[in-house]
Amino acid sequence: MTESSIIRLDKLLDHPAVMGVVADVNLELKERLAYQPPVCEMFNRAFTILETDPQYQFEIDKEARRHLSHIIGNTVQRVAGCDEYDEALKANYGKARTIGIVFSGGPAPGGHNVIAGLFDAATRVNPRTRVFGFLMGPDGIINGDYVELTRELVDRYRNLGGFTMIKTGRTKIDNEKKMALSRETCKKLELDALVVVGGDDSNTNAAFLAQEMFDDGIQVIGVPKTIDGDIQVHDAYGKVLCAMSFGFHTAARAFSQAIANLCTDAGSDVKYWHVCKVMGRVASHLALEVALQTHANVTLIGEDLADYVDYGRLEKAQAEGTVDYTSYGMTLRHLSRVICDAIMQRAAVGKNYGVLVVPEGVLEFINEIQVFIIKLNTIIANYNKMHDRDFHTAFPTLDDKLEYLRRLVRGIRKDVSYHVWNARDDELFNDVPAFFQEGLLTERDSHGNFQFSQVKTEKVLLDLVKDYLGILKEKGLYKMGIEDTIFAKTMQKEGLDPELYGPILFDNWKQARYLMVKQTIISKKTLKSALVKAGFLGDDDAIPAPIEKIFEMSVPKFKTQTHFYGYDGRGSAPTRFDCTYTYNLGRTAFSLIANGATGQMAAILNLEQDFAHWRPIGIPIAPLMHLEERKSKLELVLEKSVVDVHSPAFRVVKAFRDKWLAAAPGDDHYRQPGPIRFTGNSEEDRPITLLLNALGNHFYASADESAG
Ligand code: FBP
Repeated sequence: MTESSIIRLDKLLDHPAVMGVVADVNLELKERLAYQPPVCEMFNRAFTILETDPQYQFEIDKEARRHLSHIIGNTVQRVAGCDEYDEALKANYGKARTIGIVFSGGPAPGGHNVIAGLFDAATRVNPRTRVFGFLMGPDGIINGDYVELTRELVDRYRNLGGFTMIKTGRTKIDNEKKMALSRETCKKLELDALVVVGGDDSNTNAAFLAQEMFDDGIQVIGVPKTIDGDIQVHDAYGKVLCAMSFGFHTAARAFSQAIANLCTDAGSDVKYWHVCKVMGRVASHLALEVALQTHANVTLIGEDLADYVDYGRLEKAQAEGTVDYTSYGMTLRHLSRVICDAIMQRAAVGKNYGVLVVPEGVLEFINEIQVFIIKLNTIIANYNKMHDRDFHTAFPTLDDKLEYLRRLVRGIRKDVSYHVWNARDDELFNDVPAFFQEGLLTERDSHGNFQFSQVKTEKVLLDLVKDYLGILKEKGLYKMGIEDTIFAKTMQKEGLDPELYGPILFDNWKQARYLMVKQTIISKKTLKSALVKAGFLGDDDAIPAPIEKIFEMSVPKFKTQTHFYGYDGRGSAPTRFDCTYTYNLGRTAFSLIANGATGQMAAILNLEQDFAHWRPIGIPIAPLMHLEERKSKLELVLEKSVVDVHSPAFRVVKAFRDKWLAAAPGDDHYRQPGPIRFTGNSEEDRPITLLLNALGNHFYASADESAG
């Protein structure tokens, strides 16, 4: 290209094609911003009212009764529509309000639509109502940092992912000072109501704020969010109140699309095992949904592993008249064996590739790791309580931390009792690889939670898997199966008779399509001695080339690629399901506020059904709270909901495990859920786990009905 033929930069930048691609706005964005999610029928009426639904019962913790006296008597409330309201109520319902909203915890797709739903409902009822967004999560309430949400601002974020409009943070309002500062901010702003959009810990915060500000007349409403899907609320009899938190569907769909693409890649170049860690701090709901969406070859479910019983070990101990308690629950070593077994089974049918899905929180369900986490949590929390500097500032490097632990054992430091960290713990901990020791000692988040996303779970498992596969290889058990036709062709090409050599080389000659080289043949040396012993080769003869080739084909090369799916899916643009769900949650939050509720969580019943059947409700938060150990003291919190191994969704995945492992000749059974599509038809319109678990509800319901 000559200099004179190069287009001038100013002309290039002015070209419509260039201007189109460098603009921050594209068609997808325009469509998203313009989309108006449908609203539940009652939100189109002139007013909404709340009707108590007496069918839901709770077992109330006595500590919750003591600490949350103003809101403990709350009940489940259904939002209904009405066109006539008496004058006094009408005036109250329609008054100009000041409402604050805050995001708390990790982002979840759909959060902006909670704001949009709240804003639209509030300003529809009274255009003079003002909505303020607290910045950077609960810190914004504590420090009085907020921004007024105008229509122009809200419109810029409709149907978009993330929490970018007002950001988020993980600070917990967990002491008197923070509580007093928060209350001061709300009073100064003359808030009528505060909406807290967050997970289990944040809704716990919402309940305490509701209690604290009850006498100030400031209502507090929670909105359950988390991609982890671990806020699933039931009453004491198992009746579903909140089947799924928002953001779960989008994150699961984003992870599934990427993982399904890896399945396609794995099945194409047939040389890698893709190890995919997927988010979910503790519960494996996301991994379960990914399994259903993609049919990846192996998906670990933490809750299932915790349920594991080693019956062989148990029986052996019983025969010796003892009980082996280590038979209950999965150990790290055993888990690596389970993974190796799957890899070996696929290798035996010539598949030296696959996709393994590992939930981020899987280690939480492994006995020995759980013990380390609990012990180290206690040590760190104790240290922080007793000293001015926190544990991580006092001991910045891994060596410093290990030295501190050693000093505890030697009794030089007496910050915790010998029972918490003794010589045996120290010895076992020293066997853990350094990077994992570091992971286990990472800083806890502000709620005292162990930060699994900071730990290279997949590396811990893969190191063990690689070690064990090496042992299995040496024992002659881990081999690639050779298809009989390939064996025959390779031999015949060089004029060798496969029928003659087959019985010498393979353990399962004529018994299966995929032939397994004899267990005793683990090297060229052992291969040669087998041929010499059979009289096909003299001591000084070389191994015939085709036989050497077959042997080489039988030696597996375990190559892996690791991936982490978390922050990417969490920042994804919401699915239509999450857009509609969250917009209606925002509308629900406003109905709760306008009808005077406080200490309630906005939710929607029948999410698994057609939109026409969705029913907005308010769930009382206080009756759901129970005592749990946090930062080594008992605290009232909302319970996290982990995968129920008796749920239909889990049982379906379990029933299809062998099929999706596809350790048989023939194709894999991968499923392509496709990308998140905002326009056009998409069958992937709601979480599969939601649909399957609802089948269980219907069965229970019909069983109840027939019993009744
Ligand atoms: P929330 O429970 O606050 O919604 O956050 C969930 C989550 O995305 C987990 O899946 C993950 O373990 C964690 O947040 C990561 O936290 P961080 O954003 O602080 O790294």
